[in-house]
Amino acid sequence: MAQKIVVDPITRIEGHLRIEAKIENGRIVDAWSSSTAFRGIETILKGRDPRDAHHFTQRFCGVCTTVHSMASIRCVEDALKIQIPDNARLIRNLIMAAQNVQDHIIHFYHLHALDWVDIVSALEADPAATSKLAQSISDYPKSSTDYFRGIQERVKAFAGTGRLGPFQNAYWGHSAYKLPPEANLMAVAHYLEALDIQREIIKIHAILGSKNPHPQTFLVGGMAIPVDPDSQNAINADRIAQLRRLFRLARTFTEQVYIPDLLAVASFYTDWAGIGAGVGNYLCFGDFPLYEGGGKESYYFPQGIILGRDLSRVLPVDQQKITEYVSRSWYTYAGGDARGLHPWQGETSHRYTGPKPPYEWLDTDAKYSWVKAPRYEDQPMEVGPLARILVAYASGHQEVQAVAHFALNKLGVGPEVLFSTLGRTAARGLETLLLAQKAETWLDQLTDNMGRGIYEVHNGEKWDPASWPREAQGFGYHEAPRGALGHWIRIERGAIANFQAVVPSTWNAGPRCANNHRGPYEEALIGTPVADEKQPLEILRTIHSFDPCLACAVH
Ligand code: NFC
Repeated sequence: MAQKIVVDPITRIEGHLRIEAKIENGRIVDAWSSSTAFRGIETILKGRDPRDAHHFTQRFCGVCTTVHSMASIRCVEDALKIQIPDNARLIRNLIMAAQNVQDHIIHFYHLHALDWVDIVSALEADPAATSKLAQSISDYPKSSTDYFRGIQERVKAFAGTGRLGPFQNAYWGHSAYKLPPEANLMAVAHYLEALDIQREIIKIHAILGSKNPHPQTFLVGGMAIPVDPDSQNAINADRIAQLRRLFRLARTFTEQVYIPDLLAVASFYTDWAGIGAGVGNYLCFGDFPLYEGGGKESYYFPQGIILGRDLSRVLPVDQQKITEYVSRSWYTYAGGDARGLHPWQGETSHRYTGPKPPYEWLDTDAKYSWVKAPRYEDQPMEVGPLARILVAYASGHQEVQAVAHFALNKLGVGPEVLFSTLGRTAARGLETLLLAQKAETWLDQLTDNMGRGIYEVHNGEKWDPASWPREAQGFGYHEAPRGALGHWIRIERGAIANFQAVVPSTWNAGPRCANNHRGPYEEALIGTPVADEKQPLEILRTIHSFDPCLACAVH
């Protein structure tokens, strides 16, 4: 008999995500994804100076703040046809790489690991056997019996206080947890270690962006951070050495801890390579330009679309084909809800007067979310690390293919397993490795420019609004940690006439559209087994594999 269950809230970070699922014979047969908090930040951008847009859009989120600066600045630069200097390209790449690497480490250890790792079981582990296990998979120096015994004692003392904080109300002891106690203890140790490491890595933003969250050095036309040795607070040799140390730390941790842990944990959960496939369409705007003035052909992560899980074809992206539907979202378009709107014509309205929260159950036959439903040529698209790895892999990207083959060979599986919950989690780790390695080359290039006396960080040519056309529109992109991010601006007489964002978690968490196609979260849950409806751990696994951020999704 069919039964409906609800998981609310489901996120471990900000935003309000609610999942309702219909279960029949122990499997999910239908699902609905909803965000229950309105934001409306796009509406407060209207009438403002386009050069200020990024200060507001950063506040879409408290986690991926800087990514919205990037997309906002790029859409203004696109509208006004501004080229940025090479140093600005490199500093932006470095800031964005640090964001992705830190965010992914936090996701793996702090937002997702506990879906696979049973902390309670770690208390029973033998520290000596844990040490042996850790040394068999990595050269990471912190691996002695004493180290793991110390961690176990810390966790025992913490559990003894009875105040479990983030570990409260979890499904410890659930039959779907498969790791032996020693693997659980190793993962718990690295959970704690990663808390320190992520704090270190993000100091890169303090150096290049003045602060985090909400770095402050982005500027239309480049960056507001001097590299000229005559400037006060310039990036100098000391700062470069500090950046080098922090990027090296990120790389070492990823190579010696994150990737070995990912592969070790994945080897116990290969059944999850057959669960959570989702819509099977993947979209990437691409990012990280590798040379000055380069367009999409210069991106380290290439642009492209994969449809229907067909890795033999990578299709081009045309942002004009993107629309957002509100037929099942708590908004109403002036022209009616049957059509999706391209973001240049997009609306974030308060016109809808029908039922909204609070409710006992969502009205899933009507409108049921504050997230809009983005579509590409009317198709739902998954965005994120898996989309990036698949598009790059299918485009023949050699470094991506090398890391993907390394991981797949270790697990003894083929690339088809990537279309899954496990594939999503693995792809995130692989791109962390690639970015942590690549960032050092961008730092080398920046140092090289400085050594040759190239200090320009900002193109001031179009700074004066008097030099702007009367009307202009632009599109700004970025590959944020959770996927393809787009901002669209229309400028009229020097002010913002309309501003719309289609955010990674909007693509992934969105509800159905007018054509009744499910969104990616919803589709990924279909077929998922649920062993115990009162403890739906399996729903957490698939939804968390997307790394949801609903503050962003609604914005
Ligand atoms: Ni918030 Fe963001 C969401 C990211 O999807 N990455 O572009 C925004 O958040 O974490």
